[in-house]
Amino acid sequence: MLKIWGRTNSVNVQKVLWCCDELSLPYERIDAGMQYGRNHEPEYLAMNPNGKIPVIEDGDYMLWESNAIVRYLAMQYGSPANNLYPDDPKVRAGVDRWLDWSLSTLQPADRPVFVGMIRTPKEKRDMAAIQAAAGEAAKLWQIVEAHLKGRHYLEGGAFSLADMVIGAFCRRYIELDGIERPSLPLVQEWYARLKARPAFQRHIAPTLS
Ligand SMILES: N[C@@H](CCC(=O)N[C@@H](CS)C(=O)NCC(=O)O)C(=O)O
Repeated sequence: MLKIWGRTNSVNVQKVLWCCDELSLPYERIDAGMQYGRNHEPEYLAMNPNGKIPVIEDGDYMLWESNAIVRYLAMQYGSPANNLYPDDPKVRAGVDRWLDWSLSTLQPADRPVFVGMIRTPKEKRDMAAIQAAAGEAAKLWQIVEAHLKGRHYLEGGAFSLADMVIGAFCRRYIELDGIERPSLPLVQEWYARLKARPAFQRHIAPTLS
């Protein structure tokens, strides 16, 4: 059975769990990272020399980097019924651009807001710095807002890996109490579509920690 290493409150692990659920793929998950440790032990570093989560083991095949993992799972276990990573080169490249953008652009902007509001005790929060970071994140969500005009999903007219990966980050921004956000009606409508999915409710909706 597929093995997934990583704690469930990591956005990068959550994407992988969401993907498995969409594919109806059974898996065994082992806690690793932060309070669970393990990710700096030699056996773990042999699987991922970066010492980061998630890692998957599929038989004797091992893979790290969450976006590479969800692409692999969709290619290896996907079907025309779920079509998370469409074959058409233009649609696939469109999906890839959101996955790349999430790593290069969205995650670095999201991180100070998430860490500031969720992983920093209230009395130690620098609210001015957090709100400034939220302002930078807002500029990125306005890009998503503009892209969603006339679209129900990010690419190809149907739910794909792009919605999953960007949606996992959206949960951490759009539902965060205590920060100012611009009005993002199309993002909110798209997010409501994602929220209706049982796999979202299982893996992405739980309380942030
Ligand atoms: N680009 C990597 C990032 C991996 C990463 O930074 N994972 C974080 C959790 S989101 C981690 O391992 N943190 C250390 C820890 O949990 O101990 C990916 O997408 O898989």
